[in-house]
Amino acid sequence: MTTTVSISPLTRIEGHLAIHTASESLPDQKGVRITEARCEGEMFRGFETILSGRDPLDAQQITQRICGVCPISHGMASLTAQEMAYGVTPTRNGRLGQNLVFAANYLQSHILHFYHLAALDFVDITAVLKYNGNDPLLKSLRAWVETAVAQNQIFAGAPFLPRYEVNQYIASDDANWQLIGHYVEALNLRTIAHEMAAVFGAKLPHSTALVPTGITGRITMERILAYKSRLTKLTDFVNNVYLPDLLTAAKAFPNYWAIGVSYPNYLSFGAFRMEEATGERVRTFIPGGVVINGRYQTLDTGKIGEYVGHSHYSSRSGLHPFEGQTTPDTGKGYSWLKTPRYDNQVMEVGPLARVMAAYYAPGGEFFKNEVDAVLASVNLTPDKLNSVLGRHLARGLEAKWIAQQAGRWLDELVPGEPAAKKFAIPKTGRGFGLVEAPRGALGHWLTIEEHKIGRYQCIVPTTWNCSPRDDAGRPGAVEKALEGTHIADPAQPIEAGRVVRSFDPCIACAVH
Ligand code: NFE
Repeated sequence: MTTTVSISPLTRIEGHLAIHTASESLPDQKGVRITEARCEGEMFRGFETILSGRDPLDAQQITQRICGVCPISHGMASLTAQEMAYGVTPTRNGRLGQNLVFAANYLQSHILHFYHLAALDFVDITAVLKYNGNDPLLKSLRAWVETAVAQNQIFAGAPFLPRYEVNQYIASDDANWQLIGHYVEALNLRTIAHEMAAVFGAKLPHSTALVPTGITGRITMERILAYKSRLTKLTDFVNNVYLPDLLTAAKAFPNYWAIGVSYPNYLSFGAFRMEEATGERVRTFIPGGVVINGRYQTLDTGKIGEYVGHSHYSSRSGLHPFEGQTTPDTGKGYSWLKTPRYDNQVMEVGPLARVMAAYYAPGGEFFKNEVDAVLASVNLTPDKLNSVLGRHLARGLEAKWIAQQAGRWLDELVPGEPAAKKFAIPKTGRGFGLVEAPRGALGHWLTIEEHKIGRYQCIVPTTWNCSPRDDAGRPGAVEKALEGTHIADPAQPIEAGRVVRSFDPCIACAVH
């Protein structure tokens, strides 16, 4: 028998996503198994349309408003597209300053995802009601939940309750208390990450300091030290709290190394510029590339196309982003996301894709050694990273690498040297900016006509991952990862939530 299991809306992600599945019943009332899944992005925004006809310099400000979680990624994609269109490159201080703002936003986003979005799929938050120790944070949290529940408020205990009441959370009170304490501590660490980004980015979430060729403001020793003191706290948290907590969750749910398996296809544009240049061949700290079935290829952006066969758009299907169109049409499709494909293949993007590309890339030995070491500690081979736990582990590992590298970029800054250059907006031009946002490969493509923006197209990480079916009927990466998932209780499909959240979707970005 076929059952429909739906999660609508799927909470603890960014934006509005509905998951609808067809599932087959399993014998002996052992629940259901998902046979087919649909990701539905439920809103239209229209940033690409808004940008047409505006001053190109507005783009890195306007596109940052696509999202409050990853604004720096959009600012960086926009300003690097402009650098290409204007024929300019950053100063050394400018590139380093941009990397430092971006690194801080990455750390904020990864800590947010693990503790505040995904962890409550694994941690028993109600264990706080049994807390009998002396930690002031946990005591005050217990008092707060108790009061809310006693007063029988609507949504008592929100944002923690209601939740799926299943017998599938971490059993140990001590482990739950520790993770709940870190949940609260992580809120402070995110504040520190935002302060750190604001040191060179002027403000967060939407930085006013990002410009083509660098950042506004001076590089001073005072700023370097202000960033460094905060980075020390974040590095300590990532290495001594976040990564050990990830492994605690992984040990408690070992079956999630085999759940949430998607296509073995990964795309990464490469993260953080290591030279003063733009384009698809720029050397990056985390090397990019394409991995299909374990085989590495260099990136060719000419192979990217956006399809709309199952999307609410009547634009032409399969267009390269330089030719892209955004023509809404509610009469067709099942999602407001378009369907990006690389060489007509479905690709996963994000931390796992970055780790896989770096693992197989020429020059990626540091990353390969790091990944092999952690996999050896849990007795697994790299193919097991294509899973719920693999995506979480990849995110944690790169948080460690980025925190470490940010310290080196700080040391390379030269106080007093320029952090940006003069440039002029040409009458006509075109350019694209490729970055790795925390959630994956992000590209902005723009043309300039009469000194104004002609076309503007964004292809965004979650658009790759949560895309609907393509014109050939192949499910998107998240849709594929859901297939085969066993749901013990169709009324409380926590297992499907864990699969989708491992991708850290942001539908606000995806529909832009
Ligand atoms: Ni709105 Fe974003 C990131 C981008 S995801 S969070 O990371 O770009 O699609």
